[in-house]
Amino acid sequence: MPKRGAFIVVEGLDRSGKTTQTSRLYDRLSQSGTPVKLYKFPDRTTATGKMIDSYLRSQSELDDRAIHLLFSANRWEAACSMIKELETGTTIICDRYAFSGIAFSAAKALPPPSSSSLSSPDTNSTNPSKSISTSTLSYEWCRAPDTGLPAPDLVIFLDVSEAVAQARGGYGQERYEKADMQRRVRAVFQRIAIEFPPVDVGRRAQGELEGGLRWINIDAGQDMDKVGADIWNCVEALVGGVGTPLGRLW
Ligand code: T5A
Ligand code: NA
Repeated sequence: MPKRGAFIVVEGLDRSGKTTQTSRLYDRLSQSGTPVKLYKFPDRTTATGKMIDSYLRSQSELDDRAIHLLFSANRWEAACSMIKELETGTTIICDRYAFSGIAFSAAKALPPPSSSSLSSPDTNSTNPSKSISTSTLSYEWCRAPDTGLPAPDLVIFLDVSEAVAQARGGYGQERYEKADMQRRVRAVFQRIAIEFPPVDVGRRAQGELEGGLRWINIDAGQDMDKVGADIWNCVEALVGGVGTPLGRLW
């Protein structure tokens, strides 16, 4: 049976270098002759993507649950093509995926991180319904809509400190690009990571990576080339394709 393409997701906090590294990885795989496609979520070009874009730029307000479901729908719109591409041998690299979906929505309902003197989650809200609506954004609720999406073989989490993100020009102007929100998001990503078996950067045997979703943290505070080398170290074993069937979340 011919091998299917590998499915590699790059996740991380804002300014961790996801877009930089996914495009470098795409170039490297293309140059090596691997059929490869790059996805980025949210895909702001589709109908759902336009609503998401408007929300992120604070040009519209939506209930927390409505925006959560739109982010998930934005992935479901692409799922059928992704599955076809993977099954016909194309490797997919994805800049954010369902893990961001959980992390950013569940973060809204978290209490303020104890290590700082942050304001309460609802203080800065411009959504009048938010103070009563966040209580249902549980981790489990946030996870549910993505159930059944194609599961990546590998999630590469680019880990970057607040100080490093700040040194990269700070967070931008979009809705979630604020230090207190980013701290909450980090906490949810840590919660997600413990669900999956970790991989050591140095362990590249293919059998090691096949047979279920693996999670790897990479120090994204290093220079771009070093981060790229660490990523390649993990991905290289998957370059020839994957022999096990494509999994589904979760
Ligand atoms: N979201 C997303 C949800 O709430 N739910 C969901 O389901 C999903 C999918 C938009 C928002 O949507 C939320 C999360 C987000 O808040 P986005 O469009 O992916 O998500 O956000 P972007 O603004 O495009 O991306 P980020 O701000 O997160 O940046 P990246 O892609 O992590 O970083 P990148 O590569 O653009 O680099 C940032 C800067 O740092 C430099 C780069 O040159 C650039 O200037 N840089 C480095 N500098 C030094 N050393 C390095 N190693 C560097 N790597 C990059
Ligand atoms: Na961003």
